[in-house]
Amino acid sequence: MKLYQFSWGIYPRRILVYLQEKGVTDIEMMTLDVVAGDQRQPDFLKKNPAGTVPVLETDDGHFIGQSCSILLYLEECLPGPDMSGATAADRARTRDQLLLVNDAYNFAGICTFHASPLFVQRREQSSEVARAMRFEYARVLGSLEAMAGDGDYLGGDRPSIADVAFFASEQFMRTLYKLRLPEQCARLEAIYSRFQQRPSATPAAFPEWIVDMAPLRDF
Ligand SMILES: N[C@@H](CCC(=O)N[C@@H](CS)C(=O)NCC(=O)O)C(=O)O
Repeated sequence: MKLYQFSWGIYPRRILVYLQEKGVTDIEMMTLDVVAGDQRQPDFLKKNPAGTVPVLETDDGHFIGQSCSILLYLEECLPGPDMSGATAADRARTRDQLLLVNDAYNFAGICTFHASPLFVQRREQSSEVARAMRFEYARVLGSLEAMAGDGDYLGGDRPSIADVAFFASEQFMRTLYKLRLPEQCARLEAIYSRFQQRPSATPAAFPEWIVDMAPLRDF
């Protein structure tokens, strides 16, 4: 299999952290320069018409272009610790959590488009939209907090694919944009801190100019 990715992106990081958790090293890494626009080149658009990374190329020639679908696909194929749950009901719960994580950080992403100096040249920015998206991000994370239970992780006593997606997304948002978890999300904050101790949590280096420009302005 091949993984089209770049090391510091929020969505590719979900897969890179996951592969470390699984102990899998034999997937070929294809690195794209998204700042230069590799993801919009015709050859890449044939693989993923959305023009985004990550993309997984399977051994039988299929392309999977959404980070959550890649996690679910790899869970079906790869050896290593089970990260989706033992029963059908457990797996459905993990998928529920994964989709909530995905929704929350999509809202956070739109918030950054409207409040980070990084996007000033590329988007018409609106503080009103930024506030609305932060509200939705907090609302969805509130639902995830309520589902979290008292275990060490969303997945109980060990991390699931929902934990990986949550950790990679939250680490990106707080490191780069200085967006913090809503105050009412104490369980999620504890899960984040616990995950941070894992070897897979070591953050990828961001380009320096992005670090300088990214932090959200007041909105
Ligand atoms: N919903 C997609 C989103 C992927 C995505 O937006 N990836 C970003 C990088 S982290 C990207 O490729 N951006 C390039 C662009 O939009 O031109 C997923 O979950 O994989």
